[in-house]
Amino acid sequence: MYTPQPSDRFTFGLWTTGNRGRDPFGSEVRPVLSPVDNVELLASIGAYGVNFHDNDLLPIDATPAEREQILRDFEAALSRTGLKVPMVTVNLFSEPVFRDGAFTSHSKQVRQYAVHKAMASMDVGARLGAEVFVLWGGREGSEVDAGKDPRDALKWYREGVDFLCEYALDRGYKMRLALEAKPNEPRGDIFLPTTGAMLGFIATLQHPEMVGVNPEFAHEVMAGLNFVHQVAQALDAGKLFHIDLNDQKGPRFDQDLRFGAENIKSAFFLVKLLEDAGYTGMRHFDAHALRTEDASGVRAFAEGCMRTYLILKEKAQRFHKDAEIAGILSELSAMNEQGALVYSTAEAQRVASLAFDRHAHAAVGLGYEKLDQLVMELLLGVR
Ligand code: GCO
Ligand code: MN
Ligand code: MN
Repeated sequence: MYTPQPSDRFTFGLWTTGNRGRDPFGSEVRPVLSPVDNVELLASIGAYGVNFHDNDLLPIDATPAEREQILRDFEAALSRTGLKVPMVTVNLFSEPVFRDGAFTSHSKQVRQYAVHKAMASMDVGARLGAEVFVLWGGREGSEVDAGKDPRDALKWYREGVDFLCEYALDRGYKMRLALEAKPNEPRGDIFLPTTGAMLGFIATLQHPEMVGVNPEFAHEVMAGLNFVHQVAQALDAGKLFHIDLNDQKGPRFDQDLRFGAENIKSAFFLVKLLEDAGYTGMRHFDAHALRTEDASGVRAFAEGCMRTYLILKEKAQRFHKDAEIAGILSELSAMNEQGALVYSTAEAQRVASLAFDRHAHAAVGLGYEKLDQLVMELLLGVR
């Protein structure tokens, strides 16, 4: 029942199961996992697809002939296993040339190179059937506000994204862009630090209809926000094109923990939200095994992400079937019996002359303590 199937739409990045455990204080602890072996691993545990940054697959200095060979080997592994490539992304953060940003660099030449690199990555994605292109602006930020007017940064950022939308249209790619927010790390402050900020920015683009968001659990927790609410806003705006699932202990460095490892209740309400909303996109895990782990720990990590999602999905079904929970929820929805507030002059006159007993209405409790305890007991397995 908790065994993942391709129809569950679980995906991983090459950089997630291929993560070698390097951190700012220590070197790699696990051997290289080749893209082809990574594909075999993901297929063997029931994933639907694999995503990658351009340079996770194609080394930056590969010759055209080498690129072609790597791509053919990768395509062969995909057709052998049936794994899909639903999303590709681009690394605009590792190379020293991007040390003060890619799309937001002062230098037009650097900005152009960033666009060039993204276009090449979109070409690869289109060849492999990817329908989403994620942009995470890891270096698009600052430590020193004297160095750059943030309005210039936003203007350049917009130019880059607009350029890529036009490119996709020009080439006839069926590809939508998904912008990923993060508040900090590796920069002191990253521009457009939250999903809400990204949604505001998207409205200023030339092709807002082609651009959505890729919210990440850990990133919003780092910003001290409620991830479920951020995702709900993205869904409400019709902009949830992709999602990065993982976990995080509070507002610290990005920990990329196994999905559900830390904040079970938020993970539950997130899964419930996605399932209730009928979200049809990928359930992508942007996380990695702890540095303590070897290859079997990597497998346990990846299986754990999917298994926890499926367990929480089943808990969400139980939530809907639970008579006591339903009783409290129906009392809450009864409060909404008069329906939507819709303006008309007559309605405004009626509202203006309302006689409302605010004390009587304020005296009634909501029952949230009981409701929350029932959810807790459901999650703890005693209901
Ligand atoms: C991070 C980010 C990245 C992006 C990835 C996709 O904190 O490093 O989450 O993992 O998701 O670069 O573009
Ligand atoms: Mn992250
Ligand atoms: Mn991410």
